Amino acid sequence: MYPIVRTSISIVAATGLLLFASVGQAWAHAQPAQQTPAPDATVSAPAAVTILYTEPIEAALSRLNVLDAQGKQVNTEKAHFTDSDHKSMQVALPKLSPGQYKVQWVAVADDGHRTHGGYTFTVK
Ligand SMILES: [Cu+2]
Repeated sequence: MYPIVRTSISIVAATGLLLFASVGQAWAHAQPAQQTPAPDATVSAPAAVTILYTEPIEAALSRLNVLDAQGKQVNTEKAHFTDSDHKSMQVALPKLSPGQYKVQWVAVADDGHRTHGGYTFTVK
């Protein structure tokens, strides 16, 4: 009787640890820590958009694009990393005319988890 009870307790404890580990991983997804230009900012035409993520991200699977008000992509170059630990992604921009622009990003963290989002800024 006792060995069975002890086994059950071990299984419950192990399951609890696994759940805890999963929650810990969920928090490790890459999220923007700093976005330049900032969301909803009105700025002079920026030379680039830069996003600093909370986690290193995978170059091949991650994206950073800028669209104009008509939804047309304005960056002609692909985004690249500005740091060796692959947390800061930047995309160069041509000279932007005044108007509203949308930043769209996809970030795949080293653990394979994908996050995505977007925001707008205005060029004065
Ligand atoms: Cu993750």
